[in-house]
Amino acid sequence: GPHDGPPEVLEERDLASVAKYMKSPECRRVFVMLGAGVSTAAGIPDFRSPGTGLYSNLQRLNLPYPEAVFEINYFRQNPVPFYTLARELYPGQFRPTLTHTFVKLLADHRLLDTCFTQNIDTLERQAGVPGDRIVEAHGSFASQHCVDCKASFDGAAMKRGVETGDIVKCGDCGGFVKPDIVFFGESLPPVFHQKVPRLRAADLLIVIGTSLTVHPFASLTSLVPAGCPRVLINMDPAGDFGTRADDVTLLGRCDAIVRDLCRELGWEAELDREWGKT
Ligand code: CNA
Repeated sequence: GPHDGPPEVLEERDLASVAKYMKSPECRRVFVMLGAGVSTAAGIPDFRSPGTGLYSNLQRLNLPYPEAVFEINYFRQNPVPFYTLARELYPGQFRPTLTHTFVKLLADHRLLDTCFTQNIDTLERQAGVPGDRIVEAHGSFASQHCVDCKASFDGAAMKRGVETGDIVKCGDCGGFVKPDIVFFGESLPPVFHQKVPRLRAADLLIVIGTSLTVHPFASLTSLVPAGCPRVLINMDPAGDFGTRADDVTLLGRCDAIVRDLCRELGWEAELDREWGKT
């Protein structure tokens, strides 16, 4: 249930106390978890926001149910809906948001241990977050394989296929080629499993723009130690935030909240300067 007692590590459960803690020597290893909500301001729809989310706009793809677009068995029968969606999400058409740039500032200030992201838009990289600090837990469009014989394919052919809607087929076995986006029922990439144990040494967890409904990703929030403050920045409440003494929930648009946080940290000018370079 909700935690009623006073915070134990933070002074208060508010933004100013989070900033003060971030400036203290106790806060050395910061972990970030991101979801589709950090990219909506870039013009990429999320899944579940009513009206604008991809799930409410998938009717035109004639799917039996929305999640089918990310199911490997459905893809084997009918890859067209996924290719249609991929065309809309394909990297290169979008600019990072202030929130992506905030993650870069965490790295610049040597606070960022790892940024776990569910997003497949690669905007973390585009914002300048170092590649070795990012875990793309649900894969990305950076590589692609045949779903049947697992042969690897050239990126240019994939890009052309997505752009034209011509489904790319494996020259060897005829199977459909799919970007290495993790579908429901597929395992997460090895780097995810390699980095997860690091959460046990977290000093701060910041979760931004996610409904925390997709597992195992969502369960990472429970792996940080009891004395690690957890901050949720989201339009809506999510997960079990509010059940620990040092949980802070900041509801609203993430770019606005991140700006307020950067102001408290003395990073606002840097935030605008770095974002201007993206
Ligand atoms: P989701 O379930 O759609 O949830 C998004 C959350 O973000 C919701 O709780 C919203 O209220 C919140 N939100 C939306 N806009 C903002 C905003 N401006 N500021 C703050 N909060 C906001 O998406 P999840 O990421 O939780 O679901 C996991 C899926 C979504 C992953 O497998 C992703 O691959 C997948 N996805 C990724 C992208 C992308 O790469 N940009 C786009 C759409 C879906």
